[in-house]
Amino acid sequence: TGENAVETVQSVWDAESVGTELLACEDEVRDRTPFSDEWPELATDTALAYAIQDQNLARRLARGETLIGIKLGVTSRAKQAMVGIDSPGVAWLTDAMVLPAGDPIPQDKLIHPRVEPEIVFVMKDRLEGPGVTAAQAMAAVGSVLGGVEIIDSRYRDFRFRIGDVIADNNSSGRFTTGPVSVPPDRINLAAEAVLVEVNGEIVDSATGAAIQDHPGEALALAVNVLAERGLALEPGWIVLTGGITTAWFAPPGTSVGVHFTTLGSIYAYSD
Ligand code: 0L1
Ligand code: MG
Repeated sequence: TGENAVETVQSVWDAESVGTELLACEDEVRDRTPFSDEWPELATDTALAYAIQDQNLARRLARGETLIGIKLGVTSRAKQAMVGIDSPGVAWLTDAMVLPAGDPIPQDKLIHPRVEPEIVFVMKDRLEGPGVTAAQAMAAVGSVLGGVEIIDSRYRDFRFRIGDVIADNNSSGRFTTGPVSVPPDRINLAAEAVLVEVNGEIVDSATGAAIQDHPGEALALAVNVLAERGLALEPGWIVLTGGITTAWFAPPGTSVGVHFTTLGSIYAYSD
């Protein structure tokens, strides 16, 4: 009947098929339009989006990847303005996302990589929400490093709504951590400054205060969001606290330097 025909059109996508398509886009290095164009429910239903993200984590683990931490997304105003979304989210990091320092950005495996500076935590203790404060969160951190995240959206032109991007593991691609590791009580993270250099030109700068006034606030936010799904941060896990500045395109031939005042310099480049 006509009614059934409408029903068929509306149910083209479900959590399972969206997850499958996102991993296929990643593996085949191709982009697509956001699912929320065809499945409006996904635009704002973050519980549904996290279910898709978790299902794809299970698929990554089943194919041999190891869970090594989490990343926050959209924690700075610069990133919020870039993507038109104002609530931060969390996503998973696996060992397959590590780009060893000095290795080139793997352009053949990424769709349209962009780079952004990050403040990175390595957890010392297990940390579980809800109700965790920034001070409690920082007490569970073992060390702080600088980092560069190479994000890559599976959505054409990085156009997505909040549910699309959470389902897509918050545009995860690769990340590199820096050469300096300091205990959290030996660094003023709100004042820690970073310069972003693209092809020899300084294009951006910010301080750690751009991350929710202090990256510890972002860490607290992450564990409190994870607690809604009964999840916690484990000792040894890495936490990327979110792009401090906007993300800069890094097509073939780009050299990027991210220079922190205390946490050292990190380079990302490709031929
Ligand atoms: O594509 C994006 O920019 C969304 C992920 C945000 C990552 C971040 O803010 O660190
Ligand atoms: Mg990031």
